Amino acid sequence: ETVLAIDIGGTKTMAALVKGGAIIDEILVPTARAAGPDSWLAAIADKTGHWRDRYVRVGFAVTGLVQDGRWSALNPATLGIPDDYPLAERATRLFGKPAIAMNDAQAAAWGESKFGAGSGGNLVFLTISTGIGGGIVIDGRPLSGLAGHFGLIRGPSQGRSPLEDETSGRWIAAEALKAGHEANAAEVFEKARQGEPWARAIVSQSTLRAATLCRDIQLMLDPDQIVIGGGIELAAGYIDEMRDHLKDIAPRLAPHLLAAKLGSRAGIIGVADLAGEGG
Ligand code: BMX
Repeated sequence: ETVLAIDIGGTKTMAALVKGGAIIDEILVPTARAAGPDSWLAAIADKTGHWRDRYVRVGFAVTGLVQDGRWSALNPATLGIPDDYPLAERATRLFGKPAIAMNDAQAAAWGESKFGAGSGGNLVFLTISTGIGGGIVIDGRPLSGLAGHFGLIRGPSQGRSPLEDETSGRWIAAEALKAGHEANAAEVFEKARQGEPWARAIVSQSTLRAATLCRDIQLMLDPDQIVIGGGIELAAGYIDEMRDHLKDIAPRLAPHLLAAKLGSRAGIIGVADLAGEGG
């Protein structure tokens, strides 16, 4: 059955019609960050109005914490969501079809595990985007709640700021600005590829922190694979650079890093599959 799947991220919102793990139709709009959830939902309902007769269920994959269909920000710098917003309930009413909601990276972990880079076994998914999201699939089941919120981890030396505030796409753009360059994360990657020293330094810090995170994840969960994705179009070379930072680790401790196969659509495809099962 066809599902309307919606991914609300800190920067972009994607809506798609999905059937059997394949995208039939899709639209992409910027997330109006300051507008708030009522208007995000209204905008999506408006933009997808012409699809109304084509789907039977709705699935949301969103940045932030989702518990029992209620939505909150963990890091309001990634996206400011009011506490305990009743997302599943409002969406069910607005779209007139049964709706489920889950975290974006947890949905993406499921998508990659079933339709993407996964090859059976336990999998961790990591997205380096506006923030840093994560999802865990253990014994063929995606974990929910706080599980996998790796971007919120704080190392003892890190003081008050979460890891994503010193690693993610948002951090990369802010560092570029500090260095006197107005550029988004994708542009910083492009400059790094062209060999600009300031851009290479920023990317290298980001990849070192992401690589260290993967090393820690391996010790915590010992997954068979860690799949890396993210809205910054996973800049060619990002994973290679992570691997480079990990090259001195003893092989038995080394995480097995793989590039995501579904790109920025992993969350959409994952949540559509789970919504299609009836939630
Ligand atoms: C943050 C957190 C996670 C999310 C991750 C990636 C908020 C609002 N979000 O760690 O729930 O999975 O960012 O989100 O607290 P994205 O917007 O970068 O895709």
